[in-house]
Amino acid sequence: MRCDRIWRKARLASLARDHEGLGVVERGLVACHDGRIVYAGPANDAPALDAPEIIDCEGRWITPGLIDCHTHLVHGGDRAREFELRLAGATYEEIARAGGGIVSTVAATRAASEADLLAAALTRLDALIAEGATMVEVKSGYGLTLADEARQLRVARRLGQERPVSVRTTFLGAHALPQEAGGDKDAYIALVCGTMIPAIAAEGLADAVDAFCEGIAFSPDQVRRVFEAAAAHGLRVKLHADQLSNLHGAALAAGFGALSADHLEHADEAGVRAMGLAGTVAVLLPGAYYFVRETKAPPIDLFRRHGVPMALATDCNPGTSPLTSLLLTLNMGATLFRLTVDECLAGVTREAAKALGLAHEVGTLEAGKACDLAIWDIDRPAELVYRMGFNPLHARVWRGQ
Ligand code: DI6
Ligand code: FE
Repeated sequence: MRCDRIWRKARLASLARDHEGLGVVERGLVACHDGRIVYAGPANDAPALDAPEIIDCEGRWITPGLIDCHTHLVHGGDRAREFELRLAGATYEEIARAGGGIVSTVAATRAASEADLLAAALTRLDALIAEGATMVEVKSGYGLTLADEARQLRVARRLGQERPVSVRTTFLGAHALPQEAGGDKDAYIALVCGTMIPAIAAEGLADAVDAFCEGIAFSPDQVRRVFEAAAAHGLRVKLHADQLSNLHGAALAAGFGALSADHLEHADEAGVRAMGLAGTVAVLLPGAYYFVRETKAPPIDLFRRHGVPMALATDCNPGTSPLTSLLLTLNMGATLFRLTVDECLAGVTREAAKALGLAHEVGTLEAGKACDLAIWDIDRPAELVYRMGFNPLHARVWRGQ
Protein backbone atom coordinates (compact mmCIF):
# COMPACT_ATOMS: atom_id res chain seq x y z
CA MET A 1 0.00 0.00 0.00
CA ARG A 2 1.34 3.40 -1.02
CA CYS A 3 1.59 5.95 1.77
CA ASP A 4 3.42 9.20 2.42
CA ARG A 5 4.57 8.63 5.98
CA ILE A 6 4.65 5.95 8.67
CA TRP A 7 4.95 6.40 12.44
CA ARG A 8 6.17 3.08 13.86
CA LYS A 9 7.36 1.60 17.19
CA ALA A 10 4.60 3.51 18.91
CA ARG A 11 2.00 2.75 21.57
CA LEU A 12 -1.42 3.85 20.31
CA ALA A 13 -4.38 5.12 22.31
CA SER A 14 -6.76 4.94 19.36
CA LEU A 15 -9.97 5.95 21.22
CA ALA A 16 -11.72 3.79 18.59
CA ARG A 17 -15.26 2.99 19.72
CA ASP A 18 -15.02 -0.73 19.02
CA HIS A 19 -12.14 -1.14 21.47
CA GLU A 20 -12.25 -1.33 25.23
CA GLY A 21 -11.17 1.79 27.16
CA LEU A 22 -8.62 3.85 25.24
CA GLY A 23 -8.24 1.31 22.43
CA VAL A 24 -4.58 0.67 23.34
CA VAL A 25 -2.23 -1.00 20.84
CA GLU A 26 1.15 -1.75 22.45
CA ARG A 27 3.31 -2.29 19.34
CA GLY A 28 1.52 -0.18 16.82
CA LEU A 29 1.96 1.98 13.79
CA VAL A 30 0.09 4.70 11.93
CA ALA A 31 0.37 5.21 8.17
CA CYS A 32 -1.02 8.16 6.24
CA HIS A 33 -1.62 9.07 2.62
CA ASP A 34 -2.79 12.50 1.40
CA GLY A 35 -3.38 13.62 4.98
CA ARG A 36 -5.60 10.68 5.89
CA ILE A 37 -4.94 7.62 8.05
CA VAL A 38 -4.71 4.53 5.84
CA TYR A 39 -3.74 2.18 8.69
CA ALA A 40 -3.62 2.45 12.49
CA GLY A 41 -3.11 -0.71 14.54
CA PRO A 42 -0.72 -3.53 15.42
CA ALA A 43 2.50 -3.41 13.39
CA ASN A 44 2.25 -7.19 12.90
CA ASP A 45 -1.17 -6.89 11.24
CA ALA A 46 -0.22 -4.00 8.96
CA PRO A 47 -0.44 -4.47 5.19
CA ALA A 48 2.75 -4.16 3.15
CA LEU A 49 3.48 -0.44 3.37
CA ASP A 50 5.79 1.54 1.13
CA ALA A 51 6.56 5.06 2.40
CA PRO A 52 9.29 7.55 1.56
CA GLU A 53 9.39 8.66 5.20
CA ILE A 54 9.41 6.30 8.22
CA ILE A 55 9.47 7.85 11.70
CA ASP A 56 10.67 5.75 14.64
CA CYS A 57 8.58 6.83 17.65
CA GLU A 58 10.89 4.98 20.06
CA GLY A 59 8.00 3.64 22.12
CA ARG A 60 6.23 6.99 22.56
CA TRP A 61 2.43 7.18 22.87
CA ILE A 62 0.26 8.46 20.01
CA THR A 63 -3.26 9.80 20.66
CA PRO A 64 -5.64 11.50 18.23
CA GLY A 65 -4.87 15.21 17.97
CA LEU A 66 -6.69 17.09 20.75
CA ILE A 67 -9.93 18.92 19.94
CA ASP A 68 -11.13 21.98 21.91
CA CYS A 69 -14.86 21.93 21.06
CA HIS A 70 -15.94 25.06 23.00
CA THR A 71 -13.94 28.32 22.92
CA HIS A 72 -14.50 32.08 22.70
CA LEU A 73 -10.93 32.61 21.42
CA VAL A 74 -11.74 35.75 19.38
CA HIS A 75 -12.40 38.76 21.60
CA GLY A 76 -10.96 42.15 22.46
CA GLY A 77 -9.43 43.19 25.77
CA ASP A 78 -9.40 41.12 28.96
CA ARG A 79 -11.14 41.19 32.35
CA ALA A 80 -8.09 41.17 34.67
CA ARG A 81 -9.22 44.44 36.30
CA GLU A 82 -12.63 42.91 36.99
CA PHE A 83 -10.86 39.88 38.47
CA GLU A 84 -9.09 42.19 40.94
CA LEU A 85 -12.40 43.89 41.84
CA ARG A 86 -13.99 40.51 42.49
CA LEU A 87 -11.07 39.56 44.76
CA ALA A 88 -11.69 42.83 46.62
CA GLY A 89 -15.27 41.71 47.22
CA ALA A 90 -17.20 43.43 44.42
CA THR A 91 -20.28 41.52 43.25
CA TYR A 92 -21.08 40.72 39.61
CA GLU A 93 -23.93 43.22 39.85
CA GLU A 94 -21.61 46.00 41.06
CA ILE A 95 -19.16 45.16 38.30
CA ALA A 96 -21.92 45.06 35.67
CA ARG A 97 -23.21 48.44 36.86
CA ALA A 98 -19.63 49.76 36.55
CA GLY A 99 -19.66 48.64 32.90
CA GLY A 100 -17.86 45.37 33.52
CA GLY A 101 -18.89 41.84 32.51
CA ILE A 102 -19.66 40.65 28.99
CA VAL A 103 -20.62 44.23 28.06
CA SER A 104 -17.04 45.42 28.62
CA THR A 105 -15.70 42.69 26.35
CA VAL A 106 -18.28 43.64 23.72
CA ALA A 107 -17.03 47.24 23.79
CA ALA A 108 -13.40 46.10 23.57
CA THR A 109 -14.20 43.71 20.71
CA ARG A 110 -16.08 46.36 18.71
CA ALA A 111 -13.22 48.86 19.26
CA ALA A 112 -10.46 46.45 18.24
CA SER A 113 -9.22 46.28 14.63
CA GLU A 114 -9.52 42.97 12.77
CA ALA A 115 -5.71 42.70 12.90
CA ASP A 116 -5.71 43.17 16.68
CA LEU A 117 -8.50 40.61 17.15
CA LEU A 118 -6.51 38.13 15.03
CA ALA A 119 -3.21 38.77 16.82
CA ALA A 120 -4.76 38.36 20.27
CA ALA A 121 -6.62 35.18 19.28
CA LEU A 122 -3.45 33.71 17.75
CA THR A 123 -1.64 33.98 21.10
CA ARG A 124 -4.40 31.89 22.69
CA LEU A 125 -4.56 29.46 19.77
CA ASP A 126 -0.77 28.96 19.89
CA ALA A 127 -1.04 27.91 23.54
CA LEU A 128 -3.61 25.24 22.58
CA ILE A 129 -1.53 24.06 19.59
CA ALA A 130 1.57 23.76 21.81
CA GLU A 131 -0.32 21.12 23.84
CA GLY A 132 -1.36 19.06 20.82
CA ALA A 133 -4.62 20.68 19.64
CA THR A 134 -5.35 19.97 15.96
CA MET A 135 -8.93 21.31 15.90
CA VAL A 136 -10.65 24.16 17.77
CA GLU A 137 -14.20 25.49 17.76
CA VAL A 138 -14.46 29.29 17.96
CA LYS A 139 -17.66 31.22 18.80
CA SER A 140 -18.72 34.77 18.12
CA GLY A 141 -20.85 36.49 20.76
CA TYR A 142 -18.91 39.63 21.66
CA GLY A 143 -19.97 41.69 18.64
CA LEU A 144 -23.80 41.68 19.02
CA THR A 145 -24.34 43.54 15.76
CA LEU A 146 -24.35 41.80 12.37
CA ALA A 147 -21.16 43.58 11.28
CA ASP A 148 -19.29 42.84 14.51
CA GLU A 149 -20.50 39.22 14.78
CA ALA A 150 -19.52 38.59 11.14
CA ARG A 151 -16.12 40.18 11.80
CA GLN A 152 -15.51 37.87 14.77
CA LEU A 153 -16.42 34.85 12.63
CA ARG A 154 -14.17 36.02 9.75
CA VAL A 155 -11.27 36.38 12.19
CA ALA A 156 -12.06 32.89 13.50
CA ARG A 157 -11.93 31.48 9.97
CA ARG A 158 -8.58 33.30 9.40
CA LEU A 159 -7.09 31.47 12.40
CA GLY A 160 -7.28 28.30 10.30
CA GLN A 161 -5.39 30.04 7.49
CA GLU A 162 -2.67 31.40 9.78
CA ARG A 163 -1.93 28.15 11.61
CA PRO A 164 -1.88 24.38 10.80
CA VAL A 165 -5.10 23.68 12.68
CA SER A 166 -8.75 22.97 11.78
CA VAL A 167 -11.21 25.66 12.86
CA ARG A 168 -14.97 25.24 13.26
CA THR A 169 -17.02 28.39 13.84
CA THR A 170 -20.23 28.92 15.80
CA PHE A 171 -22.52 31.98 15.69
CA LEU A 172 -23.40 33.05 19.26
CA GLY A 173 -25.24 36.32 18.66
CA ALA A 174 -27.67 35.28 21.41
CA HIS A 175 -24.90 35.54 24.00
CA ALA A 176 -25.86 38.82 25.72
CA LEU A 177 -28.12 41.83 25.23
CA PRO A 178 -26.21 44.79 23.74
CA GLN A 179 -26.61 48.13 25.53
CA GLU A 180 -28.19 49.77 22.46
CA ALA A 181 -31.07 47.26 22.70
CA GLY A 182 -32.41 49.28 25.62
CA GLY A 183 -33.40 46.18 27.55
CA ASP A 184 -35.68 44.83 24.81
CA LYS A 185 -34.59 41.18 24.57
CA ASP A 186 -37.40 40.16 22.21
CA ALA A 187 -36.46 42.89 19.73
CA TYR A 188 -32.82 41.83 19.85
CA ILE A 189 -33.71 38.15 19.36
CA ALA A 190 -35.81 39.21 16.34
CA LEU A 191 -32.67 40.92 14.94
CA VAL A 192 -30.63 37.76 15.61
CA CYS A 193 -33.22 35.55 13.88
CA GLY A 194 -34.40 37.81 11.08
CA THR A 195 -31.20 39.57 10.09
CA MET A 196 -28.04 38.06 11.56
CA ILE A 197 -28.61 34.34 11.02
CA PRO A 198 -29.74 34.70 7.38
CA ALA A 199 -26.75 36.91 6.51
CA ILE A 200 -24.19 34.77 8.36
CA ALA A 201 -25.63 31.56 6.87
CA ALA A 202 -25.60 33.09 3.37
CA GLU A 203 -21.91 33.99 3.74
CA GLY A 204 -21.08 30.55 5.16
CA LEU A 205 -19.41 32.12 8.20
CA ALA A 206 -20.76 29.68 10.79
CA ASP A 207 -20.84 25.89 11.03
CA ALA A 208 -23.39 25.96 13.90
CA VAL A 209 -25.50 28.30 16.03
CA ASP A 210 -25.29 28.59 19.84
CA ALA A 211 -27.18 30.62 22.49
CA PHE A 212 -26.89 31.39 26.20
CA CYS A 213 -30.02 30.13 27.98
CA GLU A 214 -29.91 31.73 31.44
CA GLY A 215 -31.76 34.26 33.57
CA ILE A 216 -29.05 36.85 32.91
CA ALA A 217 -29.20 36.07 29.18
CA PHE A 218 -32.09 34.62 27.14
CA SER A 219 -35.20 32.60 28.02
CA PRO A 220 -36.05 29.13 26.66
CA ASP A 221 -38.70 30.70 24.44
CA GLN A 222 -36.21 33.22 22.99
CA VAL A 223 -33.68 30.41 22.46
CA ARG A 224 -36.38 28.35 20.70
CA ARG A 225 -36.78 31.19 18.18
CA VAL A 226 -33.02 31.24 17.57
CA PHE A 227 -32.96 27.47 17.05
CA GLU A 228 -35.90 27.64 14.61
CA ALA A 229 -34.08 30.30 12.58
CA ALA A 230 -30.89 28.20 12.61
CA ALA A 231 -32.78 25.11 11.41
CA ALA A 232 -34.49 27.16 8.68
CA HIS A 233 -31.00 28.02 7.39
CA GLY A 234 -29.65 24.47 7.63
CA LEU A 235 -27.44 25.07 10.65
CA ARG A 236 -27.05 22.62 13.58
CA VAL A 237 -27.36 24.05 17.10
CA LYS A 238 -25.53 23.99 20.46
CA LEU A 239 -26.55 25.57 23.76
CA HIS A 240 -24.92 27.11 26.85
CA ALA A 241 -27.40 25.31 29.09
CA ASP A 242 -28.25 25.07 32.81
CA GLN A 243 -24.96 26.65 33.88
CA LEU A 244 -26.21 28.81 36.77
CA SER A 245 -29.81 27.56 37.12
CA ASN A 246 -32.13 24.89 35.75
CA LEU A 247 -34.11 26.43 32.89
CA HIS A 248 -34.41 22.96 31.31
CA GLY A 249 -31.93 24.01 28.64
CA ALA A 250 -30.69 20.42 28.29
CA ALA A 251 -34.15 19.18 27.25
CA LEU A 252 -34.63 22.20 24.98
CA ALA A 253 -31.34 21.49 23.20
CA ALA A 254 -32.13 17.78 22.89
CA GLY A 255 -35.54 18.62 21.46
CA PHE A 256 -33.80 20.37 18.56
CA GLY A 257 -31.32 17.50 18.07
CA ALA A 258 -28.53 19.81 19.25
CA LEU A 259 -24.97 18.73 18.62
CA SER A 260 -24.24 19.57 22.24
CA ALA A 261 -25.48 21.16 25.44
CA ASP A 262 -22.67 22.83 27.34
CA HIS A 263 -21.93 23.58 31.04
CA LEU A 264 -24.95 21.62 32.49
CA GLU A 265 -24.08 22.04 36.20
CA HIS A 266 -27.83 22.36 36.95
CA ALA A 267 -29.20 19.86 34.41
CA ASP A 268 -31.89 17.48 35.74
CA GLU A 269 -32.57 13.81 34.90
CA ALA A 270 -35.36 14.60 32.44
CA GLY A 271 -32.97 16.79 30.48
CA VAL A 272 -30.17 14.23 30.59
CA ARG A 273 -32.52 11.45 29.48
CA ALA A 274 -33.65 13.61 26.55
CA MET A 275 -30.00 14.26 25.61
CA GLY A 276 -29.31 10.50 25.68
CA LEU A 277 -32.25 9.80 23.37
CA ALA A 278 -31.28 12.63 20.99
CA GLY A 279 -27.55 11.82 20.88
CA THR A 280 -26.73 15.32 22.16
CA VAL A 281 -23.21 15.52 23.62
CA ALA A 282 -22.63 16.98 27.12
CA VAL A 283 -19.75 19.44 26.81
CA LEU A 284 -18.30 19.89 30.30
CA LEU A 285 -16.38 23.08 31.10
CA PRO A 286 -14.47 22.65 34.37
CA GLY A 287 -12.45 25.84 33.77
CA ALA A 288 -15.57 27.98 34.16
CA TYR A 289 -16.75 25.89 37.14
CA TYR A 290 -13.35 26.41 38.81
CA PHE A 291 -12.95 30.10 37.94
CA VAL A 292 -16.38 31.23 39.15
CA ARG A 293 -15.99 28.92 42.19
CA GLU A 294 -19.18 27.04 41.39
CA THR A 295 -20.00 24.31 43.92
CA LYS A 296 -22.56 22.19 42.06
CA ALA A 297 -20.81 19.82 39.63
CA PRO A 298 -22.62 18.57 36.50
CA PRO A 299 -24.55 15.27 37.02
CA ILE A 300 -21.82 12.94 35.69
CA ASP A 301 -23.56 9.80 36.99
CA LEU A 302 -26.73 10.73 35.10
CA PHE A 303 -24.76 11.22 31.87
CA ARG A 304 -23.22 7.78 32.36
CA ARG A 305 -26.56 6.17 33.20
CA HIS A 306 -28.28 7.63 30.12
CA GLY A 307 -25.40 7.02 27.71
CA VAL A 308 -24.76 10.73 27.09
CA PRO A 309 -21.32 11.24 25.51
CA MET A 310 -19.17 13.62 27.61
CA ALA A 311 -16.73 16.05 26.01
CA LEU A 312 -14.33 18.40 27.83
CA ALA A 313 -13.32 21.87 26.59
CA THR A 314 -11.57 25.00 27.86
CA ASP A 315 -14.51 27.45 27.29
CA CYS A 316 -11.65 29.93 26.80
CA ASN A 317 -13.32 33.31 27.44
CA PRO A 318 -12.16 36.45 29.30
CA GLY A 319 -14.92 36.48 31.90
CA THR A 320 -15.46 33.02 33.36
CA SER A 321 -12.72 30.80 31.92
CA PRO A 322 -9.51 32.55 30.81
CA LEU A 323 -8.02 29.08 30.24
CA THR A 324 -5.88 28.07 27.23
CA SER A 325 -4.73 24.62 28.38
CA LEU A 326 -6.50 21.43 27.35
CA LEU A 327 -4.07 19.48 29.56
CA LEU A 328 -5.16 21.43 32.65
CA THR A 329 -8.77 20.96 31.48
CA LEU A 330 -8.13 17.20 31.53
CA ASN A 331 -6.87 17.38 35.10
CA MET A 332 -9.87 19.49 36.15
CA GLY A 333 -12.25 17.01 34.49
CA ALA A 334 -10.88 14.29 36.76
CA THR A 335 -10.10 16.30 39.88
CA LEU A 336 -13.24 18.50 39.96
CA PHE A 337 -15.83 16.37 38.11
CA ARG A 338 -14.44 12.89 38.99
CA LEU A 339 -14.32 11.71 35.37
CA THR A 340 -12.08 8.68 34.78
CA VAL A 341 -8.83 9.02 32.81
CA ASP A 342 -10.47 7.23 29.86
CA GLU A 343 -13.49 9.58 29.98
CA CYS A 344 -11.21 12.63 30.13
CA LEU A 345 -9.11 11.59 27.14
CA ALA A 346 -12.21 10.60 25.13
CA GLY A 347 -13.63 14.02 26.10
CA VAL A 348 -10.96 15.96 24.17
CA THR A 349 -10.86 13.54 21.21
CA ARG A 350 -13.68 11.19 20.14
CA GLU A 351 -16.50 12.89 22.08
CA ALA A 352 -15.31 16.41 21.21
CA ALA A 353 -15.46 15.40 17.53
CA LYS A 354 -19.05 14.27 18.08
CA ALA A 355 -19.91 17.61 19.71
CA LEU A 356 -18.85 19.27 16.44
CA GLY A 357 -20.72 16.80 14.22
CA LEU A 358 -17.40 15.45 12.92
CA ALA A 359 -17.26 11.96 14.45
CA HIS A 360 -16.71 10.51 10.96
CA GLU A 361 -13.77 12.85 10.25
CA VAL A 362 -11.60 13.21 13.37
CA GLY A 363 -11.24 12.17 17.01
CA THR A 364 -9.88 8.60 16.77
CA LEU A 365 -6.94 6.75 15.16
CA GLU A 366 -8.88 4.88 12.48
CA ALA A 367 -8.39 4.39 8.73
CA GLY A 368 -10.22 6.98 6.66
CA LYS A 369 -10.01 9.76 9.25
CA ALA A 370 -7.81 12.84 9.12
CA CYS A 371 -4.24 12.04 10.14
CA ASP A 372 -4.26 14.36 13.17
CA LEU A 373 -1.92 12.98 15.86
CA ALA A 374 -0.38 14.01 19.16
CA ILE A 375 2.83 12.15 20.09
CA TRP A 376 3.70 12.17 23.78
CA ASP A 377 6.76 11.60 25.99
CA ILE A 378 4.85 9.65 28.65
CA ASP A 379 4.93 6.12 30.05
CA ARG A 380 1.17 5.86 30.46
CA PRO A 381 -1.81 7.92 29.18
CA ALA A 382 -2.90 8.73 32.77
CA GLU A 383 0.05 11.16 32.96
CA LEU A 384 -1.82 13.47 30.55
CA VAL A 385 -4.62 13.83 33.13
CA TYR A 386 -2.58 13.51 36.35
CA ARG A 387 -0.06 16.32 35.85
CA MET A 388 -0.80 20.05 36.17
CA GLY A 389 1.20 22.69 34.30
CA PHE A 390 3.44 20.15 32.52
CA ASN A 391 3.44 19.62 28.76
CA PRO A 392 4.88 16.25 27.59
CA LEU A 393 4.05 16.82 23.90
CA HIS A 394 6.85 15.47 21.70
CA ALA A 395 5.30 16.22 18.29
CA ARG A 396 2.00 17.21 16.70
CA VAL A 397 0.76 16.07 13.28
CA TRP A 398 -2.03 17.88 11.40
CA ARG A 399 -3.41 16.37 8.20
CA GLY A 400 -0.39 14.08 8.00
CA GLN A 401 2.18 16.89 8.35
N1 DI6 B 1 -21.34 31.47 29.86
C1 DI6 B 1 -20.19 31.89 30.39
O1 DI6 B 1 -19.69 31.48 31.42
C2 DI6 B 1 -19.59 32.91 29.47
N2 DI6 B 1 -20.56 33.01 28.47
C3 DI6 B 1 -21.54 32.14 28.71
O2 DI6 B 1 -22.48 31.96 27.96
C4 DI6 B 1 -19.32 34.24 30.12
C5 DI6 B 1 -18.70 35.14 29.10
C6 DI6 B 1 -18.08 36.38 29.72
O3 DI6 B 1 -18.26 36.58 30.94
O4 DI6 B 1 -17.40 37.10 28.95
FE1 FE C 1 -18.87 29.43 26.63
